[in-house]
Formats: sequence, structure tokens, C-alpha cells
Amino acid sequence: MKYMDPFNSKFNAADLRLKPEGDLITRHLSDMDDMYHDREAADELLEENPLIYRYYNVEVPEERGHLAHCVSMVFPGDVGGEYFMTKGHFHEIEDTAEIYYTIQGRGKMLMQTPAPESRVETVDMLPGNISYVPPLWAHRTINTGVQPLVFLAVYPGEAGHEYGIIEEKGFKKILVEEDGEPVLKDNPEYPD
Ligand code: S6P
Ligand code: ZN
Repeated sequence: MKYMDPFNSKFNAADLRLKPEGDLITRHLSDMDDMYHDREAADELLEENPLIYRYYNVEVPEERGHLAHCVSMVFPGDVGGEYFMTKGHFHEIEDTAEIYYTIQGRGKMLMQTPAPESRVETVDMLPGNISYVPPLWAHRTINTGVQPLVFLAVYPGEAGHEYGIIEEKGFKKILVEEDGEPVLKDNPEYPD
């Protein structure tokens, strides 16, 4: 392994930007509209095509020994009652874990083990919470609040991302707002 020089990144809470910016990824509704359940609500909101989330990947080699890290922010909002959320993924190297540190906002992380068990758990994401994603669990972050949900994620450099399974099947549960509260419900479209 080659030496790499140590460095800092700085997150500015006032404008929600990271410096240096690294690799900035943005996800609008049109990048994931078929992940939401209310097709009609999604179609209506597509006219406006809101920014759902963005994340800054700090540039480190994607290889074993390094710790990939990034700052993400999921904006507040919903599609027919289903909160704005990330696409969610498994890691390509399945036995790699991840740590999330919530900086600001309010939300939940939805996690699920691979089929056929497909066991679902959620943990709260509140400022100061350190959330552990154990190896094997798919993970999606959901903003249940009124401010941007901002968090730092750290994971092994070699982990990689597997989006296909979630794109195809979704998660077994969905998080929707009912009477102002987040409620976890069965995903009616989840295959048996
Ligand atoms: C990476 C980590 C996060 C997400 C980011 C966006 O392992 O879990 O940095 O990449 O929050 O979510 P997604 O599901 O679009 O990658
Ligand atoms: Zn991850």
C-alpha cells in the first residue's frame, strides 16, 4: 500500500456544503420515482422534480485498508405521505459494516437482511446518534423531520454498492406519515 497524505474535510452547517467537495452526487425525484408507492403523487411531483438528497464522497481510494466516508443530506418532504429517503443499498462486499453519525435533523434508518429472511429493523437518526449498520444489512435513510437530515457515514474502502436488489424489490417495509407521525407499514408491492 502507498502512503497517502493526511487531510481534513470541513462540513459547513450553514450552507450544507463540504470542502473540498469531493465527488458530489445528487438525486432528484426523477432518479427514483418508481421507488415510491403512490404513483399518482409521484407523477404530480415530477413536474417540480425536487431534489431528494445529495451526498459528498470524500475522495479516498476504494480499496481495503482505507475508510471511505461521506456526508449526506436528505431533504424534508414526502411523496403521497411517504417520506423523502435515499435509494438504499447492500454493500457489494456483503460482510462490510458501516457507521452513521447524525449531525442534524431527524429521521430513521431502515435496515433489512437479505432474502429469504428479509428481517427489518429501524434505528432513530437524531443529532449525536451513532448508528451501526452490521455486515449484510441493506440500509436506507429516511427524513421524518422538517429540516434536512444530515449525517456522516464511514465504511470500508472496498465495500462497493449494490443497488439492483432494492431497485427491483424495494424494502419489505415503507415509512409513511400518519397524523403527523412516522408509521412503518408493509410494502404492498414487496414480492412474496
Ligand atoms: C455509503 C453510505 C452513504 C450513502 C448515501 C446515499 O455506503 O451508506 O454514504 O451512499 O447516503 O445513499 P444511497 O443509498 O443512494 O447510496
Ligand atoms: Zn452503505
